[in-house]
Amino acid sequence: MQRRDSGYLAGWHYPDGIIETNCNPARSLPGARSIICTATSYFSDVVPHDPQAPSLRGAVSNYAWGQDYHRVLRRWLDELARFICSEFSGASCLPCVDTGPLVDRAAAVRAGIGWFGKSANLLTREFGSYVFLAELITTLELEPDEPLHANCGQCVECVVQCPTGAILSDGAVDARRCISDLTQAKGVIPREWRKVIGNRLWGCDTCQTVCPVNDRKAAARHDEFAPLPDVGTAVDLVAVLSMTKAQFRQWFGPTAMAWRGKATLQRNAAVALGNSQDERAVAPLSRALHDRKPVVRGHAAWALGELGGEQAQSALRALLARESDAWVRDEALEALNKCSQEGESHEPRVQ
Ligand code: B12
Ligand code: SF4
Ligand code: SF4
Repeated sequence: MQRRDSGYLAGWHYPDGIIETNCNPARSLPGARSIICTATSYFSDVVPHDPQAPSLRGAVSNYAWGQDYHRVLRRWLDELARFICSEFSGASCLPCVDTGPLVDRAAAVRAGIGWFGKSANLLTREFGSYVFLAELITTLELEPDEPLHANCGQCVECVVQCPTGAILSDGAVDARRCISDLTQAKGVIPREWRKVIGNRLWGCDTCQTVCPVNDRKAAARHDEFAPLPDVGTAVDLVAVLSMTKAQFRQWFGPTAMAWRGKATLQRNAAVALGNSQDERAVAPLSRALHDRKPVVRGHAAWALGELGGEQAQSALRALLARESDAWVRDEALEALNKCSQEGESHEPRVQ
């Protein structure tokens, strides 16, 4: 409740009733006696795309490269639940994966799976932080494990290197400025954070890539979480910006990136292209000014302001001549101002 009331949970709504339920497993499964906590490694030793490099490709977080973990883990937990119910008559089980009625990290810490890193991520000795957490609440009475006696020591690498300063000194994250949230939340990305997003299309791994506990960890042995051919570690941003519904479903449908819809990814692609410093992005962004969704048009306008140049300015002027959405108009005006402040000398870099 404290976290919610501080505003740090951004748009993640936790009414009192939900918080009570998430802290009391028996509310979700009457007669609950134990929680079986699981951590599944998804780390890949494929080299990730540099999220700050000027690029026409957009970095995807390691957790989203492969098949949607909600579906994969749910399948595995269902199997485990069936096994338990067949072995112990009368037992009942409730699988929880991410969106379920538990605070995954709190449960995992109590079960001794790992410790709260200063980045708020749960760190395991065996696999570092690149683990998905999921639970099975059950009516079986099981012997509890002990919490681990481990911590981050003097290290503050993630706190110092978080691009937006989102990691607070008390071990919590201010989701309002966390790039992971900024790329997942619907709607307008506040202007102040757009540049620092770099070329990230979805999520952010910086607090994990800089973490020494993650060094030299072996890659996950689950093929399900290996980069999918249509997505991979970095996506063609121009293709995302102009994708059809069918392409969206084909490319992103099997991943954990689809849940916020096509326009959210296209918005992110526009922002990343604005940070590309590449004039080849101007033409696709100008076409995106005709997108049906204001959220895509407005972020494309911002991106053109970042790239500047004569072609970008004339596309923005043409947008202003036809646009009726007040927010999009405001973005276009800001972008034109930016172009004129930068002057004629500002020309995007050709790569
Ligand atoms: C909402 C949410 C987010 C939000 C907010 C996260 C946040 N840190 O506040 C956003 C979108 C920003 C986010 C980002 C990410 N998320 Co997320 N997220 C969730 C979700 C759905 C709910 C978490 C939540 O709000 N719980 C309520 C708050 C109160 O609890 P909490 O965030 O777990 O915080 C705990 C700690 O911060 C700790 N704590 C709080 N104060 C203090 C103080 C001290 C001193 C200490 C030691 C601890 C401590 O206690 C809290 C309660 O246990 C969970 C799934 C779930 N059902 O739990 C996944 C989950 C936490 N996310 C996960 C992942 C993978 C990520 C990302 C790595 C994804 C990415 N690459 O972009 C980033 C990591 C960002 C980060 N550094 O935390 C995994 C974490 C795995 C792990 N090893 O920890 C989870 C568990 C999903 C899963 N099922 O695997 N996430
Ligand atoms: S995910 Fe990125 S922005 Fe969020 S806390 Fe970690 S490093 Fe900071
Ligand atoms: S980078 Fe350092 S402080 Fe941050 S989670 Fe990893 S070990 Fe802990």
